[in-house]
Amino acid sequence: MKTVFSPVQLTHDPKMEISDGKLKPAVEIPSRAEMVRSEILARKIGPLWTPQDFGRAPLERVHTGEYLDFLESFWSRWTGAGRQGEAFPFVWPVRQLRAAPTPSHIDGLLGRFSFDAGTPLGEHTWAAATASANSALTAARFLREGDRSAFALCRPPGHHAAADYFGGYCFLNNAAIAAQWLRDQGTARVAILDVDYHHGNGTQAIFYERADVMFLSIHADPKEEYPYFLGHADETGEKAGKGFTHNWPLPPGTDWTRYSEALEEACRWLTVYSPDVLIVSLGLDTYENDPISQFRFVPEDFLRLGARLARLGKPTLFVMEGGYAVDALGSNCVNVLEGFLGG
Ligand code: OKS
Ligand code: ZN
Repeated sequence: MKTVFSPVQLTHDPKMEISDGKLKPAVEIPSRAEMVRSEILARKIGPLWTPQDFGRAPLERVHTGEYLDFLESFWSRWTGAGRQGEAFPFVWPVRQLRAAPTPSHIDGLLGRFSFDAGTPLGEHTWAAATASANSALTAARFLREGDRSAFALCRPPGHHAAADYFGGYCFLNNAAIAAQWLRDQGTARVAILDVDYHHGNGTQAIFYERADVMFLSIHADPKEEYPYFLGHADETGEKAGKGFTHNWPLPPGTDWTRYSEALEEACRWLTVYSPDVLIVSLGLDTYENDPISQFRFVPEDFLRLGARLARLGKPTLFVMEGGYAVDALGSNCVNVLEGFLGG
């Protein structure tokens, strides 16, 4: 299995985040990717590739032009306004406020194009986020060219980012961009299975009214956990997409025994839908020692997860999402890939 990763992805290097109502050290840090990369090489999962630059067109198929312009021009606007260091949004166009017309002040723009204060933007965020998306696109290209599986070592992650807002450490929705690119290349049906601990609200929102990209997510109950405002069991898609989104919110403390019941239900949907490509939004934050999460996967459970996904028998693109127990992140991630290859 080929892995795709660019060192440019390491240049987004946030120092702090607002989390649990406090300013805290950032957890979505470059060493996450370095740990995974070194474990990929140590356990000989396959060759490491650097991504091809796909340009702006595949990003525009998922994100709005004004959102991409905002991300791309952010640093020059921010420093041009006399600001220094990484930036946090702090005011949002919630109920009864107007998202349009788009503000001109940088603080208004930050709020217009985000949904939380936990996701700092810095000088290199755009470069790193586009490199991360290009890793997903390059890995998708390997599937188009006949590979049975590929791993996009994406970081920054993507599944919380929607068409026109960032949040949850995500700026560009790597899995959605890869899914849409595959559709545009002629892949008829794509399914995205999101196994990150957190609900993939951005991916769900992007495909909510579509039947050509199924979205399935197993995650911590949003009544108890971030992102709080999406990911309930009654969200099943709308219009043409009715019945093509399914969510399994699970309680804090969920272990493999309980998790695998939801996974079997998700696998039944996948068998019925029979996608031409399966994209796995691969969060490793279901791990029992994850510092911000409350599920109880042990390392062997990641092997089991990979083996179960292999049994679906579909061309599979793994796109990395969350996971913050940095010392164990590489081995847990590679366990999924090894479980898949051996399964
Ligand atoms: C944590 C608040 C922010 C959580 C962001 C979740 C990022 C993630 N107290 N998404 O999958 O891992
Ligand atoms: Zn997560």
